Amino acid sequence: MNARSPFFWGSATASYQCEGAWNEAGKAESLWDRYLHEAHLENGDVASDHYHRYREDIELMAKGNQNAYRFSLSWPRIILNREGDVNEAGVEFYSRVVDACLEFGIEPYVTLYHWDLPQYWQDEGGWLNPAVADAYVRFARVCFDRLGDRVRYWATFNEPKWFVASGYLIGNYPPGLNDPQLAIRAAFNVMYASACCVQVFRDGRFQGEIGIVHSFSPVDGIDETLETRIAMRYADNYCNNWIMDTAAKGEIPIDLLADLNKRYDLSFMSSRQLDVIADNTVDFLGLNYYSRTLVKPYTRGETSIVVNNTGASFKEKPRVVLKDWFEQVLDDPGMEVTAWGTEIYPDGLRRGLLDVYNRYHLPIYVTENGIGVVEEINAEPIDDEYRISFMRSHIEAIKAAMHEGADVRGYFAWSSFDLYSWKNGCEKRYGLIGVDFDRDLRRIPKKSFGWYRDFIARESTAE
Ligand code: BGP
Repeated sequence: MNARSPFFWGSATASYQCEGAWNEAGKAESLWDRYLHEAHLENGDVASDHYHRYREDIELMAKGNQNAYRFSLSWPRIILNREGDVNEAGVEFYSRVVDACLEFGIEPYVTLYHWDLPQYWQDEGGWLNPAVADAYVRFARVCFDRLGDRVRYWATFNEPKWFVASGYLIGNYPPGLNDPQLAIRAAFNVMYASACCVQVFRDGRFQGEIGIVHSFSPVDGIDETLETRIAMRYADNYCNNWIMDTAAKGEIPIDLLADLNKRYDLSFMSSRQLDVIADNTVDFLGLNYYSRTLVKPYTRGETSIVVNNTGASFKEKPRVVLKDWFEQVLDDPGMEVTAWGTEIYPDGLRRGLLDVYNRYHLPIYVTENGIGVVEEINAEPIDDEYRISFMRSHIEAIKAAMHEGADVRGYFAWSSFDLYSWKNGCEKRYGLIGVDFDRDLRRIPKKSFGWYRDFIARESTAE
């Protein structure tokens, strides 16, 4: 067992969103490379150029008193083809990143999959194909073998809910499908792959802990009626429980299975796979928190999910309707929202952390939390008081939850520095450090970076 680590005060990124170098040093194409190139949309070809500037970036984190860095590994940078040949240059890159973290006193906190599936596996059906789950596990094994002597925290997947719903149900992310039957199949293959990955980690007796990162959105109802409570349960199953129950308890919620079984074919789930899921639960839960989900009972209409990908210029009215299940309330008059319509609601994090802890009794890390804003990169430091206020209120919510008994062990601001935001491009900035995308990719600290640095220093002396 590891000695208990200190509380992690860190920040997070993801490979596709920050590395750039999309075709350098043997890296294979990812499905995001293909999708954004074909659609002629802004892409992550260069992004923040972290591939070449990782050392400067990690040094800045250390200067900011951060003691952990959450980043992901690009599968197509590490594995060249369907045969599983390893790209040594890719492994060496991540090995250097891990070494730089350790040199600067930063715990590497590694996500194995943050959405950049190799295109050569998308060509074979992506997450609809069970062979992709097997290939993912072989990729994970390479990562454990090559980096496991120095990495102690692993997450199997980043946000299965988000990438499966977006890619297979809503269709606004690659592979651009909107078919509930296919979404269920992809969801199951991902959760099965996650359990297999945990099994390989345990069988290999690798050091450290393995968890999963979930896009956590605690569910509230507009009132206390029975109808609303039923809608809340549907929404909780849709938003949260199929990931957290499955990963942490080894059980897909039985009422969800019963509901789905009425309309869809679930015969592809084998009892052998369900046993693997039951036997290989995670050590911790990583929760990415941006907002809650406020719901009311379903009234009418087909399943329809329209989300804002362009900020203030978004013309369509966002809506989330899951036929027969629930409707999401996105425009309650009391809501304080960002330009992308995301509600700012720190108390959801306090209550949500307590609820998750009481349900699963596992350690929790807040693996992402932040606010996306259009910002001018014109002064040093960049004035982002709203980000300070956002972080302060959410950290207070975490502390309140811990005070009330939740076992929270870390906080990672999203994001370490400005990077590419899926479909929104680089205009939607989340970073503690600004990146001058229009000129030389220079790093320019924001006020929030200094605030976080001083906050961490005060916390460390208080410990
Ligand atoms: C999470 C993802 C991150 C990040 C963040 C902000 O769902 O894990 O990768 O992008 O959301 O989302 P967006 O960039 O779409 O605003």
